[in-house]
Amino acid sequence: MANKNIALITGVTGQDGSYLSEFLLSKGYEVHGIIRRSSVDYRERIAHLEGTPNFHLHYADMGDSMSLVKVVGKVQPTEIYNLAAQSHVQVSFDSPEFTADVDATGVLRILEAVRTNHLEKTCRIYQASTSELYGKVEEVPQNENTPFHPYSPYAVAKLYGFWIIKEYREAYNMFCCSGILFNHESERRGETFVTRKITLAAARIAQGKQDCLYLGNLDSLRDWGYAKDYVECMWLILQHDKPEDFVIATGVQHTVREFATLAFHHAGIELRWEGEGINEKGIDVKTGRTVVAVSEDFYRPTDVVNLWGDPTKAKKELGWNPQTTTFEQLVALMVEHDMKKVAADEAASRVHTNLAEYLEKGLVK
Ligand code: NAP
Ligand code: G4F
Repeated sequence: MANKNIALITGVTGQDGSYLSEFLLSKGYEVHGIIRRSSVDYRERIAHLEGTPNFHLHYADMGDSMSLVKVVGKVQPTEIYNLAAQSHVQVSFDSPEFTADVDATGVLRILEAVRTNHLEKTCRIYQASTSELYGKVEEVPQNENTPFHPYSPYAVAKLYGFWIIKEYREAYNMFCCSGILFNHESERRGETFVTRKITLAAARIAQGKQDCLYLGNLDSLRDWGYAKDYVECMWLILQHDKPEDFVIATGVQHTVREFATLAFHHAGIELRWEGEGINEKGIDVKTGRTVVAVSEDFYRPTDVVNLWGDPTKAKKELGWNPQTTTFEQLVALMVEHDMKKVAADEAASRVHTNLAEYLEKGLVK
């Protein structure tokens, strides 16, 4: 069919993949996602979409060229959103080779899958690039002309992805672009990224389920936006009249400490900070108890400490509003979600305990 919009999303089970799927379905797209086989169910972010007529899933893996060639050939996408990645910076120090295979060579595999299927004139490609490319930053704030200085195995792998996208654009005239996205968070954020780790812990501590939250570098500065707002930008980048790269950020930065202070406030706990470095503590003003402490376990061999994006180009050329959701609103919505989640998990575990009790007493066969 001539004008049908068909999107293929790699990383569909992730935070961004789930929001992007919802966004594209609402625009009338046929949406296809690639998933990996796993021994446990990890599809909770897209469970509500499964069974939707325009939503389809296919098994493939970023490390397996043949599977990518086959799925691209079968789906015949008009747009590919390459979001799949080993996306945790700390983990990239533990698994640098896997990270390079998925986050660097994986991008090349997608580009070659498009060429192998002769779709280079009809299929536009979005690459999930990152502010981590600025790494040991050479200027603040960072824009599309700021030099890159990657500062982790993750960032080095993503730098390859950025340059191979640019190379295929220039060598083969393909419509492929990178969105250089700064940190974006949500109630669907993975639980080991600092924001979600904080909002979940604040909720648990407020409800008496956890005593203390251990964090690493509290001084680290990030430009945090809302993931739901950022997926719109991925789409806008592919609707632009020419293939270009864009910085996507809010233009506002905060420390990890500020995020924690606000998150605990929304959970009903006012924090007072005492001490410095490894000895710094966040104390509950009301009870005098230490509820946040620093642990060296969460320090990185090299840490990116000053990310601050300048979204002027995206504002002007894509008409995107970087302040749709403010930092304050973001923290509030994440804590509100996690307060309910912790309460619901507690209720569920009570039901579970009761069931176990009944089973033990032979009341349920
Ligand atoms: P995420 O929640 O960690 O999701 C990553 C996705 O990649 C998951 O669906 C994961 O599948 C998939 N994946 C990993 N390895 C794969 C493989 N070998 N084959 C197929 N799929 C694989 O990440 P996110 O926060 O949504 O981020 C989306 C993309 O944007 C990533 O490329 C990330 O590096 C980049 N990015 C994120 C941010 C941010 O702040 N969130 C900022 C800049 C750039 P499983 O569910 O099977 O693990
Ligand atoms: O939440 P983070 O782990 O995110 P990070 O490293 O900025 O990476 C995320 O954003 C990138 C965009 O800039 C993406 F490309 C990437 O895929 C990912 O989504 O850490 C944020 C900061 C770091 O400086 C870290 O050292 O928070 C600091 N931090 C302090 N304590 C901590 C902790 N980070 C984590 N994960 N856990 C801690 O306990």
